[in-house]
Amino acid sequence: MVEITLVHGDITEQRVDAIVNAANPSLMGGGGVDGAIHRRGGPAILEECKEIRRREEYREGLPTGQAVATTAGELPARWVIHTVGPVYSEREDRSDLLASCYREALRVADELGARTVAFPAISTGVYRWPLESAARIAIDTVRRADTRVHEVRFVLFGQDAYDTFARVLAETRPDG
Ligand code: AR6
Repeated sequence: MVEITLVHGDITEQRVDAIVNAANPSLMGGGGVDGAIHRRGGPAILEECKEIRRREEYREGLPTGQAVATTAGELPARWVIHTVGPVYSEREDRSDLLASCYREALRVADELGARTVAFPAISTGVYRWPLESAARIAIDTVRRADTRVHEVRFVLFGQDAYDTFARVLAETRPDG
């Protein structure tokens, strides 16, 4: 079973095999955690993203819910796994797409042989997903994942995000 840990901090500082980026379909960078990863990781990450975009299947961009890996450049991690979360919608339930981000990122981690993986709270910033719902989907999906990853570390940037993940984790622990 995957061990789930929580950290209050910056994902770019994590010494893990892979960190996950909450990217957008262009893979060309952006704000939030995406901006921080490209800034701190240096240009090698963007170069590999451009190569990925040249592949036929990603000509139109990385579809929401899917994941791809690049080098982590100058970051302490070995790889960055880029995934695209759904933009939150009140009219449409996009939970399956958010769950897919976690599942697909772990599938790519298994392909790489990564054993420790750090995730941000995907979609909870620019994409406006409510924290509590995002935490439930993230934790539930990781718990159910069939993966060889040993540790999934959620790296929460704000106090609010950390407190919410901690509460949901405690409430939903399988052993009570
Ligand atoms: N480490 C960990 N978490 C962080 C960091 C960091 N350094 N910086 C921000 N967060 P967001 P999204 C948190 O907006 O909602 C980008 O422009 C942040 O507080 O980064 O999936 C992309 O290019 C929030 O809780 O990602 C896309 O266009 C969480 O990370 C779009 O934003 C996710 O916030 C994706 O939006």
